[in-house]
Amino acid sequence: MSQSKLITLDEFTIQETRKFPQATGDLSALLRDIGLAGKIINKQVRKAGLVDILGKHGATNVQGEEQMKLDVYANETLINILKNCTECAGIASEENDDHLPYEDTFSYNSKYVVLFDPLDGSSNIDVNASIGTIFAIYRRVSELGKPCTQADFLQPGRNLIAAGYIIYGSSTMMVYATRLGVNGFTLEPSIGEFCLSHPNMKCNEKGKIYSVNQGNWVKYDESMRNYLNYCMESNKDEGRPYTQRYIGSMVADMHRTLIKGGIFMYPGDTSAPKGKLRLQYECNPMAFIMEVAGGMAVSGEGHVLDIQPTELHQRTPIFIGSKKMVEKAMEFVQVREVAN
Ligand code: P6P
Repeated sequence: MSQSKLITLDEFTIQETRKFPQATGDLSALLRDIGLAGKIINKQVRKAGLVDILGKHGATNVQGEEQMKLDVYANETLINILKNCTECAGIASEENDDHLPYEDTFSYNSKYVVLFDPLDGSSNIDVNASIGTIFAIYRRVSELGKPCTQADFLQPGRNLIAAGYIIYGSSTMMVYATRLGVNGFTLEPSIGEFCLSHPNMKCNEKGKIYSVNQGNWVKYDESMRNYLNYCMESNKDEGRPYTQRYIGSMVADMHRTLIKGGIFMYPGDTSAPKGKLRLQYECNPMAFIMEVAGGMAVSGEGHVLDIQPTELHQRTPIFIGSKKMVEKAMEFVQVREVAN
């Protein structure tokens, strides 16, 4: 891309702000701060094999998962960057039991809160597969001038102001959505800036890729198995079987789905009726991005974005991607009666 056409994340977010004379620029500044955190995390991810930052951190997180050192580093980087900016009142993270209000007068008057999975797919770190950071930005509902509260972090996805991810893959990209659209920025290492590379991203209404951990077959109910058989047979709609792709890193599987079309699924099963993925910092951000891009995201009982959260780390089944493919899946999949 020639120098004259280079648009950095900073320039783009400032241009977006100028479209709204009444805008304060706080959201744009917050997105830039998240981009900065992504660049700092990227630096460590890129050299993970060379320095003592691989391998288990020893501690376990609220999910009971062994924390990789990079998990901890990414979490602390995001917490510190967002604490030092002026737009964020507090955070919630996959790695923290509870939400974390920032205890200073600046933050008491900040109007946004951020939820994130600091390093999604961390089990792939040691095998050098793509991993990512997922974030969700809400306008707080609690009273300004005081610490943010749990209610700020238990809002449905419909309330999202912005959401996105940073994927540490063959290149490092930041993709985020506001209601204006979805835009992708690729990190240009020579200048250390995210540069607009994928403007106005859209998800194809149809696709030919299905993405699920088929190793869970024995735990799926008949309706889910029937849908997977449909995907594997020369189904009448496509005249050929779908292609199967599964990286095991949600950010990577979702990035492919956004760019190439397809459906990504993590359904409920007999051992995990609500599936594995977390609503507030994995499914809702991805559902918001996908819906803005023209795709669809459902839980099997309705739209993911319509779920009213009751717990910070609650899970939800998810079927997300090309609209026609998600609708077809819902013709097969019956919602599991979830034991209370
Ligand atoms: P499974 C990674 O651990 C993760 O949280 C998501 O990024 C990914 O989509 C999913 O779990 C993979 O889970 O059970 O297929 O290994």
